[in-house]
Amino acid sequence: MVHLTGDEKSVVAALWSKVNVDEVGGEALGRLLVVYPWTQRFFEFFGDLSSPAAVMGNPKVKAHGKKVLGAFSDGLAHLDNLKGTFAQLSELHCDKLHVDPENFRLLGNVLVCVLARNFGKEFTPQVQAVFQKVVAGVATAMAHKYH
Ligand code: HNI
Repeated sequence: MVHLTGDEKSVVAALWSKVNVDEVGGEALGRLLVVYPWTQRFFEFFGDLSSPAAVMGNPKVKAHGKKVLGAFSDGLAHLDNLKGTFAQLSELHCDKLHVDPENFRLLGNVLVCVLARNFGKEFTPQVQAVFQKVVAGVATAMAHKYH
């Protein structure tokens, strides 16, 4: 559960309204696969992941990143109920996809890096602090149904 003050929620909403969810999703998933190459194991059917350039240019990575960040983005509208919002996806990743929940934390931190890169100075320590809480909350919610 993330506890954000009203001000913190405004910080999230203000930055997120400027995020290009489709592009940032592909960049975050691509970087996850490059930085933590063992995560490629889940995406072998995506085709060419043989180099950083191949990963970042892979249309399936982009499309899937867009899907993942779309779901993440929906979660931001329900910051007070992340566990409920991600319950089905948590079950899917546990029961069907067998994704180690540690990977949700890695993806969250990669997303923070991507935001920092895209927003530069605007991504102040205060903004980072709020986003670290959010990605931690989403990762916890995504891990919630694991058993
Ligand atoms: Ni994830 C499918 C959301 C993290 C591996 N994932 C999805 C789908 C959504 C989604 C939405 C599509 C579901 C459907 O088709 O019904 N994934 C999310 C979210 C996070 C996340 C919100 C974290 C915040 N997924 C991860 C991570 C991995 C991952 C970290 C692996 C490292 N996801 C998968 C795989 C699939 C998947 C694998 C199935 C892909 C496919 O096309 O079959």
